[in-house]
Amino acid sequence: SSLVKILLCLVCFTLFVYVRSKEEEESCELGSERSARYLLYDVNPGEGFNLRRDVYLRIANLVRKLNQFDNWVLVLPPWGNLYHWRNVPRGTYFPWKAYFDMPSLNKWIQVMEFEDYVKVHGPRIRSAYVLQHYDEEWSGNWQEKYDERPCVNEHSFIFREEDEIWHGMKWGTVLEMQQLKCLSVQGYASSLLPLLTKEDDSRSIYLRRSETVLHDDFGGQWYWSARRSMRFAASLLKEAQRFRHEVLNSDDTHDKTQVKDDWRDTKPEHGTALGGPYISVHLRRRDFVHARNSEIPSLKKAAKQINQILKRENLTTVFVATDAPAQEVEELRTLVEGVLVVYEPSTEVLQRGGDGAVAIIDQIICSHARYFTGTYESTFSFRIQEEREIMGFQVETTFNRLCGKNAKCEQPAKWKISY
Ligand code: GFB
Repeated sequence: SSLVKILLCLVCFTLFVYVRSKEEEESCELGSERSARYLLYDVNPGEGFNLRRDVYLRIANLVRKLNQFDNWVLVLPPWGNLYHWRNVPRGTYFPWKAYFDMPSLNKWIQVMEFEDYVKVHGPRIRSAYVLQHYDEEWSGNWQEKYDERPCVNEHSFIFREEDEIWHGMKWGTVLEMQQLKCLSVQGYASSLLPLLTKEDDSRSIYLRRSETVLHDDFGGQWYWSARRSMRFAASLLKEAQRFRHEVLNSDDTHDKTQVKDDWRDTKPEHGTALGGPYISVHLRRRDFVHARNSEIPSLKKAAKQINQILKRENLTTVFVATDAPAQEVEELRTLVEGVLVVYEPSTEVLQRGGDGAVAIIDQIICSHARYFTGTYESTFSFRIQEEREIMGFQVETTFNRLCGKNAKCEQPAKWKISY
């Protein structure tokens, strides 16, 4: 009977070793399945800084959904050649870390800078899709769909016969793509899930003109999580903090605007934040004066509204964030019945992040004010409103706009934060 026991033990042991090795084999296969896949994207060249930030949220949440199928990393398009940027020479690009806190972004989805992608993989991409709207006649019936179609717009990539590669200049680099197709899309970012998950031999996919797809969850929890993960770079926060302290007598303790180190732990109630002893205004000028003529106030009308708010809030200082030329700011200064403050960047700030850095510093200062009013339909103003929602200001102090000459002056929709 002891021989039977030994034999039984031997059989058990062999079975155990066999099962373990099978498990290991399977987990290895799983491991390789989980090795990273990369999504690259970009936005219509004519779009500004703050619409681009909005498109990031759409694509970040697409990556979030893709991660249910595979291990996706979002490759971040560097910032440069923006239409409104006057202090950044063409061909200069800033990485995301110049503006945003990378560890915070990485707490929502995995992200990497384009320059780091190139270091590891070269400027090579497996498949590119140029997104576009349908060119066909509108059937009157909206449905989520996408289809391969002839390209509607120029995309500047050229097919090289010798090696059968698409190539072209992007972000200061010559990109090489094995495959390029134009895709007419009507739908949300996640409408592309079947396309992206189907091609599992494509380790890298590039979506050009990503603003073509809509948010999956505009104003919902996913929207806000991705948005909350977009914390600003520490150097910009520090510069804004210095300015608030030295010029506006404002700091987080007195203003009740402290946030937790981790954005996931920051969930203040509305009305918790008080804000510094100043009102803030985002006064969008330049192209907006012509493009939205009846909704943009003259400087005189803007000053009149600023004076009313100062009086009502019982304050004497107004911080103005604006793209206006200097002489317009000086004209406004003569019309305001109080102290008008603007942020003037040092050459060091400009060198470190150009117009994007100044825009963010202006936004941080605006978002910490006791009361904010912005410009009709400006995404620059919308991003300030979101910052204030994240810090827990009373909604009445946030969702306001300056009125133009139109008699009807609808105030902005209150897109309140949701967790
Ligand atoms: O940010 P943004 O998309 O806002 O574009 P809109 C405006 C750009 O102008 C910013 C500068 O990136 C800044 O460079 N800018 C505007 C400002 N206001 C300020 C400010 O107060 N301070 C600083 N420092 N810079 C949209 C564009 O602009 O307007 C679209 O995104 C299009 O491409 C549309 O042109 C008509 O939403 O205001």
